[in-house]
Amino acid sequence: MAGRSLPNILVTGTPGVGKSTTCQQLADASGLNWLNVGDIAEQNDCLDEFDERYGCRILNEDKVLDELEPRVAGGGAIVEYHGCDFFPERWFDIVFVLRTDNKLLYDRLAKRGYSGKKLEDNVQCEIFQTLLDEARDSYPADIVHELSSNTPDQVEENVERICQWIAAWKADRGLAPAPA
Ligand code: DAT
Repeated sequence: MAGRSLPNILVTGTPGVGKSTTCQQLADASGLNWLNVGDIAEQNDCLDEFDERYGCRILNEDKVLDELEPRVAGGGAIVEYHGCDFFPERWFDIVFVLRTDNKLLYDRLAKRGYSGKKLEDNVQCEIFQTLLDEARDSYPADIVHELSSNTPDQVEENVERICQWIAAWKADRGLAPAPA
């Protein structure tokens, strides 16, 4: 996807680490278009049968990729999902993996109503840095960045940092003056 005038950004991480919170603020601050893949899948019939083990319907990856492709083609998309290995590598200019301390994540997910195996599986997913490894296995090392998301201040700092990166990305391509 050469020739984009705005970058595409992937925000991933375990459920509860703050992807939606961060993407909402990032979309407001940057004007980029936030694509919540879970919501898009649900709204566009991209879910298959219910999985008893995980307590949710299985994502039909092919269908959701078809749905997303035209929305990322022109650049300027912030794609949010708790998985990342099935997106084409060429879609993204940068990948952020949000991370949260286990105890904080446990409390957030319990508050969300998760319990039992679902709660434990998600906290383990964070302990084993499953999403960070998935991102590192799926994208070039130099575009994958880990960001701490333990406090509201860190959400603000992360959004600011990503906005600075967007400004630098545009300046590098002569699309905007270099940031001060
Ligand atoms: P995700 O989209 O990764 O599932 P979320 O944005 O819905 O996560 O956040 C889950 C809950 O945690 C929600 O109540 C907001 C809160 N939260 C998110 N990021 C946070 C942070 N950095 N500090 C404190 N609370 C946070």
